[in-house]
Amino acid sequence: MRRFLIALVVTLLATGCTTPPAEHDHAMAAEVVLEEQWASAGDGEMAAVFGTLVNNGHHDARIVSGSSPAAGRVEVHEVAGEAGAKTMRPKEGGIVLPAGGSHELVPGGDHLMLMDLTAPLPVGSDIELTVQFEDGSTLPVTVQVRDFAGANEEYQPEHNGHG
Ligand SMILES: [Cu+2]
Repeated sequence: MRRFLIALVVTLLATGCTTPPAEHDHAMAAEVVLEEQWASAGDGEMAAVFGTLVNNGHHDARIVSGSSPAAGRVEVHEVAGEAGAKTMRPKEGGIVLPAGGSHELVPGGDHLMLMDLTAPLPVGSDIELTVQFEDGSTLPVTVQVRDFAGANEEYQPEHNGHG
């Protein structure tokens, strides 16, 4: 009888251990989703990625970079300047998603930029994008390319004040 009880307890413990301790997973990417994402068809050299970033976690998350087989590199961009003379440039410090908050990636605002496209992006095609967080964790997303004329911001690679 005692041997049976021990076996039963061991079985219950083993079953209980199959539930992962979610509260111990603090990887930034694990708590963030990109919703309604899409990419501009662009001019064949660059394409912007838009959507809504949602942080469902209890910690701030910071997006610092990204990568994609469709691009030579991926940058986090912001748009600055007056209407008619807008400039997009790398966003210093990346994008911070407050705990429980969200951040819109929109034309004329923050976005992820696919740089040095390996090939033109046909409208309707899907591209794979990996979003890179400050802690090294990554969020893979699939982004559909849509026809979009663009806000025509000039690209300013460096922070050299306001031109
Ligand atoms: Cu850009």
